Amino acid sequence: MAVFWNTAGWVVTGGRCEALKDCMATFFSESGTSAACAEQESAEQTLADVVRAGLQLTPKQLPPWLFYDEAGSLLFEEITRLPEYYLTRMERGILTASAGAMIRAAAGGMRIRLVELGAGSADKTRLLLAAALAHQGAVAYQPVDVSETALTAACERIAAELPGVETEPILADYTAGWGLAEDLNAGERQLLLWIGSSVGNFEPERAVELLARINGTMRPGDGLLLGVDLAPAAGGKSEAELVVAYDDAAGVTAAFNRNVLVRLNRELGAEFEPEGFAHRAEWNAVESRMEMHLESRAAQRVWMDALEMEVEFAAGERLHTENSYKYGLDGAAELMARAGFPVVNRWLDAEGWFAVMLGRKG
Ligand code: AVI
Repeated sequence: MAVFWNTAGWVVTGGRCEALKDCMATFFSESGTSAACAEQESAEQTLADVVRAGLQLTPKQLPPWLFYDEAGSLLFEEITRLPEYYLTRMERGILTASAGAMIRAAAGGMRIRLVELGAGSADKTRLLLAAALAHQGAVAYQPVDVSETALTAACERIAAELPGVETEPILADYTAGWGLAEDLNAGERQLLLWIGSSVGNFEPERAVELLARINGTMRPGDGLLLGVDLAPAAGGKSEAELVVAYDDAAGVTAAFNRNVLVRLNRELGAEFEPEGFAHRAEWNAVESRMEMHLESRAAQRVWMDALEMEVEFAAGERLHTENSYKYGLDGAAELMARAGFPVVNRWLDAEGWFAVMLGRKG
């Protein structure tokens, strides 16, 4: 794994090719995974390779990380403020009520440092950082993210609002071989944060694999704090309440979904007409996941310049763009235990829609 310092002095880990391969494997179904990965054994992997592989699958699929260009990241921030998108609000409520208890439980009387996977704006994280400051006076925080813009904004805000936090941003793709630093002070525990229901965008087996790999770089007593969106079967929300969270009245999620086509137009010289595709958000009860698709409104052919390839869509044909798995409390605990973090505590909102779970490496 490449580890070096870039001009901003930040740690950069994980090669682009490795990252792309892992991201494809993250999303695609088993048959799709082998097809996609076989397709990607060559050293030179590019966005074009990922898109070409995905559009040749049946049904057509693209990995969800493609959503997050600059426009897509802004649209996602907008989604988190929508009345229908309860996830962010619920998790923030849980953290507001219980961040102190979470930090104390994770620290177990020792000092603690925080490492966050896919930190983004680190908005809700500030609640945990404030609790850590109250617990021990000063705290080290490593946000890990692929977006330099997001890391810069998060670090500036934390520096202004929580001066006792020592921030060490890590510009890396945590799905691509990244692990925790080993130069820890004795008497200090690490708490790995994976909040925001990000685990839901990974195939369950892949989530276990990823967490187990990071677990291997941690020490006994270190913890994982996982934000989990609970499945309707867990008793809180109805399926209808879940579906509108991914198909809001203002159409922001639809724009977020279509933005992937806008991105392919810009970066690969594709000629998609985004409005020629309907946004579809559906609950798949068998797989316990929300799915997002783009459904072609008519038979159409789309030229992609960088791929020198024409893609054909039948009327009503779908392009699968995202899975968002929802777990029961037992299912989430099982996932964490399999990754080496048996659950020691959990916090839920009053209605049982969302859970924040603490696991500890034994
Ligand atoms: C980032 N991730 C947890 C979001 C989710 O709910 O799966 C992405 C998202 N997709 C549609 N709306 C939000």
